[in-house]
Amino acid sequence: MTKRNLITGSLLLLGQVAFGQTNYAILKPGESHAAIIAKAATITPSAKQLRWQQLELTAFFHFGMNTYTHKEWGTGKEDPQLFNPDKLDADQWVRVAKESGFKQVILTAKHHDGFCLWPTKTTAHSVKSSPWKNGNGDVVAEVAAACKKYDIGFGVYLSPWDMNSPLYGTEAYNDLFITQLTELLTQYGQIDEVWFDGANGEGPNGKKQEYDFSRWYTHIQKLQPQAVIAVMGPDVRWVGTETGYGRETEWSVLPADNLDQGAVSSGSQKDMNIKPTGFLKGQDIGSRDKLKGAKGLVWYPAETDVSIRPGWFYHKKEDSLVKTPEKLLDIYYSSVGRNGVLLLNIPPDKHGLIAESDIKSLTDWTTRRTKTFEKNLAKGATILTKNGKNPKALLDQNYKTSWTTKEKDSTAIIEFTLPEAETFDVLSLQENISIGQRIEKFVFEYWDGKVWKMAAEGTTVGYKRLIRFEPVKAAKVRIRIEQSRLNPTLSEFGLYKQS
Ligand code: FUL
Repeated sequence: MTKRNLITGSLLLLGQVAFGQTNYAILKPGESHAAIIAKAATITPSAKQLRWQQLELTAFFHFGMNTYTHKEWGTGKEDPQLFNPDKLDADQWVRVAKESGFKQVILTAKHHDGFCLWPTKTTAHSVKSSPWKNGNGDVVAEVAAACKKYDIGFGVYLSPWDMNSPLYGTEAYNDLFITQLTELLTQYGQIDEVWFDGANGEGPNGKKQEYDFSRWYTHIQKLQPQAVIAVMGPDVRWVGTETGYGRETEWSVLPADNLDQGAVSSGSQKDMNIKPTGFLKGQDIGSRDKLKGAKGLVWYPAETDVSIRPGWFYHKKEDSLVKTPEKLLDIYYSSVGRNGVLLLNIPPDKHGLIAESDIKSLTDWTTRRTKTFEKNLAKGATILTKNGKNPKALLDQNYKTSWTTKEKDSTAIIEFTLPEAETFDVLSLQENISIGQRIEKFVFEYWDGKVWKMAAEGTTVGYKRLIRFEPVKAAKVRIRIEQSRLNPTLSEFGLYKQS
């Protein structure tokens, strides 16, 4: 081993995200397709992206003026007097989220209508002008305090589009936005996610705004360096639909043409601080084919946002249309189970409470999820691999340790002999993404006493892949990795029976 390799090697062993790794690569013109694929396999998430990915479940609270006007989008002309929750209990919101397994919540501090849920100095169009607590209330502060109490992450949604601000459409609006960010990022403790929406309509003077995103990113980076910036941001990508269903093939490393060394964050971790252009929609956004001729590569993982109700805001008439526990389970398998983070919206009602109908659905969903995943039926299995290193890691319930093959082996077979025959219908696989996302094709088979039979197959794994299939009873199973970018890794392997 050369000295340089030795240093890189030991740095890689240091922790989940090693110093020296970056979440992007700017490619030289003329790099071969094979070289690009190999590079893509070594791009890793930044520390904040890795933390975010491991949350798996995050919740949205859409609450504000629209809750009182029965609208999804306001106009900015609403009278602040309309905002008057009589039982607002942010503790209940966060408790419901925590009990349902969510690890972080995001509050709509300001939606497109411009009404601010905190007493901002930038406008009178806020809780300060409302009858709630005689104008002395602060919803952001109450949610932030509850998150602290329940020890879960806290994020803010701040709509760039503002239909109320008279400054909207002028350069001064970008300054006002900076002041709003400063208030939110300095008065409420740690902020873990800042969520910028893509909608950009007209303001009160009929003008559209040119958002100064790069200035906003730098500002956030300075005030809350651990916060991921989502959707219209550099760290987290919108999955491309609001249905709750991610892609079956979901790559976190994507091609990007606009990466810029000058936009790399200045902190100890060198992350790309620019929103990569392109992709979002379409079934294939990161395959070998899509990487052909790429100018850059970036770790840009998918967030799957969906509402528990038809709308993002609470409307009484939708009480009977709350998603059922079965639907939520399907969404869970299709978001968290497809290398994404689920961002489920649970909108508080006019009283300022999460409605009973929503709690009922969430509780049942949570009970079933928890029961299904409480016992890994592969536990205690003997593991056989010909070309693999550290197979024990697959069942040690420690995400940081992983199995891998020798550098040149991009295929592998891992065989598990369970202590006794078990019935299962869910496969769970996790790649060690702090080394990169690599697996491109895998098959899961069971031994029926005579031959190997296929129970499931898939393409990408990423941070987590869950696949459901008809129940199978077997004592011997195997994973065949048929294609991978460089040598594959797996952190965890699990078999479960749905309840
Ligand atoms: C959209 C917004 O226009 C919706 O109102 C909602 O906030 C959703 C999460 O993002 O683009």
